Amino acid sequence: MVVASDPVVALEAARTGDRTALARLLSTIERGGAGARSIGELAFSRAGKAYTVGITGAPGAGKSTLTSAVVAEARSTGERLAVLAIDPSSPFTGGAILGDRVRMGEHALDDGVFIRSMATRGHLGGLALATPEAIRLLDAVGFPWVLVETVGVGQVEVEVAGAADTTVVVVNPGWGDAVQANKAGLMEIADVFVVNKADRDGAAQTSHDLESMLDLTGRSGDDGWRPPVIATVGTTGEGAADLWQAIGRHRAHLEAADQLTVRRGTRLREELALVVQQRLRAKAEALLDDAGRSSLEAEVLAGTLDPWAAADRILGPLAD
Ligand SMILES: Nc1nc2c(ncn2[C@@H]2O[C@H](COP(=O)(O)OP(=O)(O)O)[C@@H](O)[C@H]2O)c(=O)[nH]1
Ligand SMILES: [Mg+2]
Repeated sequence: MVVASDPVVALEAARTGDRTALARLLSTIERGGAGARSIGELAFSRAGKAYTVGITGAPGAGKSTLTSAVVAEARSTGERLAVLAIDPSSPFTGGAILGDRVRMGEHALDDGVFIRSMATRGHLGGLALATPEAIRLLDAVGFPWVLVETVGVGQVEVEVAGAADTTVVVVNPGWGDAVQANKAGLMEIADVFVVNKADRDGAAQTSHDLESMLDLTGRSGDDGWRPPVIATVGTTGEGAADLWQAIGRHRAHLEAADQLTVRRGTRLREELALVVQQRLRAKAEALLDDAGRSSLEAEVLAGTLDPWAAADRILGPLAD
């Protein structure tokens, strides 16, 4: 084990299999700030080979259980994978982290699998910016597959889930679930649908509902890809092989149609825009703090300066 604060040394250690070094690097990315920056820069220059799979859906849909089953399936064909479980819950409770550790525990001793829960404490831009950086790190240290589990509720989470090469949307039997998924915007981002908990009543009906919704929502396959609907039982691993194959088919489709490069380009453009927006927002907050101290704010409150004129003075050269 290498104890190194030098990111180059730590990255090299992680690349040669030092898991403690990798875990530390991820923690630094999670915290954000200058430490995250230097790792992010290094990782960016070394990344670009990994294929990313997003697995999303409502809490309790069985994402972690299913991810574990998919990992087992992929391992049986010799693939090496990293799993990033994004934890939107409070960074202080760690409840979801424990849950995922328990569910993915069967892979704990497997050198070909690295599993990590990630909260996004202090990182500027939170989840949306910390996740691609963490993915690039796992890519840079040599994992050819990165699976990302996210909760598919809330706009940011759905965006993060959709920022994968292949996005798998997990629902459960019951009409409500398919409708919920549609409302949450998951219909548009799904490349593969999974009806997990297919051991329960109504799985066939839910698959049928999803197919009907695909017919109605412009995802009917005109672009050469119609999201398949796959039934799984996460707890037994039933259907996990089908799912892994569907992911492979989608990958082959993207690569054959040269859409993978396009997709990744779109994602990088979005990330760049978000970084600029987040940094401007942080800058704006700092300027507003200064304005408060410099009594510009007080002038507005006293009615002697209108908000737009005050904003001009606060923004200075940024105002134009
Ligand atoms: N009956 C049944 N239960 C499942 C299945 N998959 C997962 N579960 C259970 O559903 C619960 C939530 O699973 P989990 O993987 O933590 O869901 P997540 O929040 O989406 O990650 C757990 O108690 C699992 O054992 C399944 O296919 N059938
Ligand atoms: Mg989970």
